[in-house]
Amino acid sequence: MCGIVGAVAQRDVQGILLEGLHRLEYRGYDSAGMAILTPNGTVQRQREVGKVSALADLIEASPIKGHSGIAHTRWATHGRPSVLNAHPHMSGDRLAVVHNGIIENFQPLREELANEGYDFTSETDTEVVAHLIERCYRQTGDFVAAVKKALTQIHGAYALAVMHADEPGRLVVTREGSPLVIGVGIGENFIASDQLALLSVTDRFIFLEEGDVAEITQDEIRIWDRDDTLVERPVSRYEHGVDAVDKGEYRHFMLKEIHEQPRVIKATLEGRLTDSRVLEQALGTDAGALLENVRHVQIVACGTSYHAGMVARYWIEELAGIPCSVEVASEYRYRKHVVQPDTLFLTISQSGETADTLAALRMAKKDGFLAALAICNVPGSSLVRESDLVVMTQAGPEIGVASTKAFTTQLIALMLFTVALARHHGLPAELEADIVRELRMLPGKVQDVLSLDGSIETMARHFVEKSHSLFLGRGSLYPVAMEGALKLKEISYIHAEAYPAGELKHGPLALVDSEMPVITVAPNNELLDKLKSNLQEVRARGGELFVFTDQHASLHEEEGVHVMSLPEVHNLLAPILYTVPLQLLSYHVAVLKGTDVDQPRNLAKSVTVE
Ligand code: HGA
Repeated sequence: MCGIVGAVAQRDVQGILLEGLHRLEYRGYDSAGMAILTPNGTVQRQREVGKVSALADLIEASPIKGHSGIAHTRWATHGRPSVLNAHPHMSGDRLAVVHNGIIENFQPLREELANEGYDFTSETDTEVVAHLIERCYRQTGDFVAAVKKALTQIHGAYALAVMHADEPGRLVVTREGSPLVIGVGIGENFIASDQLALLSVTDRFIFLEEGDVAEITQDEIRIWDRDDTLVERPVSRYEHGVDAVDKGEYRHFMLKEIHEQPRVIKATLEGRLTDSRVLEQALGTDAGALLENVRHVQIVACGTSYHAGMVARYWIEELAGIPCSVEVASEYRYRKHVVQPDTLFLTISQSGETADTLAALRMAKKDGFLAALAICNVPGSSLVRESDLVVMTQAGPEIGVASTKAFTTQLIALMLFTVALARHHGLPAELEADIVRELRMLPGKVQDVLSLDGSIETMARHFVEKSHSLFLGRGSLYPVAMEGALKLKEISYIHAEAYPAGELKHGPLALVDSEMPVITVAPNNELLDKLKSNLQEVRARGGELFVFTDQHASLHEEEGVHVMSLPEVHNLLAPILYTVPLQLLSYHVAVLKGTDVDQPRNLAKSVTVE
């Protein structure tokens, strides 16, 4: 979603802000802008619709000099993408604000402020915040106090950064429901909605807590918590290395991230396995006592993470014999639900800032769950900080909007969790040892699948002219089919649906003809014979089949049937391995169709608004 960058420095900040915006591009946005306080005390603003490079062209034509500034990439929620709606928004010509999130009560505030004579030039909710802070500034004469006072009047989710021409060298920032980090420099400090934006200037970060307000100058960072107490927040170092945000030899971040999977799967396993066991301390020092008491698991997540949760349900019920429910967060959070005693609440999110998942977690904390466990890729994120137990994935920064390595490492983390849980509920030691052995072999097998890239690219050519597609799977491979369909629709814009293969004859078979490619994931497991019958049903209607299978499944290439053989893998781990060719297939279809692979239209990376 949209991004914020800000800087207060001894040097000119324009380049820092622009670089920060470029680094936030992966999040998805529709317009960009920046405001800088110039040495003669005026706020200069530039805004443009479209890519950051368009803003950069504007700025190159008329550069803005100055030592403090704020910048923004917008993903419109209130008002269409346009120059007038792009941030920063201003009150008069002295105060500028950038905002991520939504101000829910903006309408009455807008009417009130307009009646008082404040001039509105945009359709956004954000402009209300600018005028509100300016009004409070006039009342209090104190910049920080003005922001704090304005916050008491707004409801919603936000990260805000504010600058004022009368307060040179000062930014005031706050967060409530949207992420914001402070980058700590030497004689200069920064703010951003994501650490990645600031990696060219610092590797030291302070994560603001919900409700914090901070004042940033070149030499000082002062933070007040929700109760207005001055607090110290820890400074942490970014550990992934800067190259993680570079495409390197790859044409797209998505392809790079697909190819990183052997390494990041290995990293996610590292330090968490003995020869034959999963170390449950990986979940936290007190995890054992808690897992012993778990009687139900409720998983809540969105998008790709939801698919990971769907896979985990098969694992948890099979290995731990514990009932497990999975639900998308945007549904879960808005309905009444019955919490069974001793239920573990499990959330999954790449960014740890997914608005709906976070809201569901906060709601769950009041609902009498046994504890909350998060599977997450971003240390210090809200989800991590607010959960009792955490299993971090080690995917490193994921830049492509379509999630790839985050998904497979989520599955690894979920398998580690499942085994740790199941051990307290009767998992035989031999089966645990088998799983551990297979997990160790998995990075090598994923590497083997990656070597099929060329053949998958050839296969992708069959899809370029198609408008629809159907993905089929059974058992724990059904969520893999769902994830495959999601990847294809996200980046190639081909309509893709996933069905459990057994449902075919209950409706979707009506869609099957020669124009409907049918993709299926069919490892040699106990459901294979059933699946083969479903595939016959497709062939009988002239549907073209694309089958990912293994050599023991006896599925052979023939007219209208394309077969790709993957390495043999333990049934339990098949969902992880069989995800990889579907990622590559979507990637190649999108490249052949010429879409924007890393930043598909209308989508954003970490979905920090509802
Ligand atoms: N509501 C503001 C900011 C939108 C946002 O945070 N998007 O991710 C607007 O529409 O400008």
